[in-house]
Amino acid sequence: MTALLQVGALMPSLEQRLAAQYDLRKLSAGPAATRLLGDCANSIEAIASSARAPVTAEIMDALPGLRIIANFGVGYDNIDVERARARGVVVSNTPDVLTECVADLAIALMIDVARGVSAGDRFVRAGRWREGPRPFATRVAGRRLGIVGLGRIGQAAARRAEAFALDIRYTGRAPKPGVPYGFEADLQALARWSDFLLVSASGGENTRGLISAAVLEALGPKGYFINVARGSVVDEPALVAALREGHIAGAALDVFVDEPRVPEALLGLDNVVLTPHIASATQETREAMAQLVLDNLSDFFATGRARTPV
Ligand code: 8YV
Repeated sequence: MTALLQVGALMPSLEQRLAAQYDLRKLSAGPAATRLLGDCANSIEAIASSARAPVTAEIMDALPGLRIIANFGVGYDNIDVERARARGVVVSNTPDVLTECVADLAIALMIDVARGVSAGDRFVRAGRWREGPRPFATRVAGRRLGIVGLGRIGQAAARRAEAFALDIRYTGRAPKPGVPYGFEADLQALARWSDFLLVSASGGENTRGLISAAVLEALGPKGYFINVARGSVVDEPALVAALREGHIAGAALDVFVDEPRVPEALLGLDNVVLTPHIASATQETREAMAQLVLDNLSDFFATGRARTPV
């Protein structure tokens, strides 16, 4: 049986299926735990990981026989991919199967923060409706949506936004051939143009702090910020300050820098929608992601090629 190391928590049904097919070992207490693996470290050929658990160079280097890292998630900023490449270790992720669900949540968050769905729910539950109506919200239909990172998820969000007659522009490393939306090379210019600025770019060093104080300033006091990517893409203290000081109108956030910790200052703000990193968390999508992790591993061990390598 091939030895596989699980790094961090995985959904229980995936863990069970991995345990049935592999000699499953677990590493749940950080890199120092690799030492506890002792002799069995030499036999491990695969890692299964998820966005929540770092797969560092230190972990990889403790596993001389490592051949593949199968990540549960489309994002793989938790993995030191450069080190994996240098070692000849294949890395796979779970693209496509989660695209539609993540895009659904992006649109849900945009409408929620603009129309005050969650805030209205709090208002009703608190018995405040009897004291009078809530202030008017902000119209969504026909407004301007700027998308930062028009990959699969960004494009799926854009397709949905077209149904709301939103005017769509985007930024990224380069214009995408064949898409019907305008490209704006300059992020600040895109933010200035946008009523809603949605981030669907990958995490990692290339995008760290991309949404800076200056970008939020450009989005302006009538602009809303939506993030379904990674907390690291935004300068979080700058975002908190922009919200507190009214430099932007509101934010809807599914991701944070230090999950599951959310900046205390956000909890009391009524113009902020907060969800616990649930964009891909539907039964259907999580099962499809788990299956793709298993398929990547079995394809790799049968043919030498993962199904969806990064
Ligand atoms: C996580 C995600 O993988 O796919 C991604 O990149 O962020 C999510 O789907 C999921 O929360 C597991 O940690």
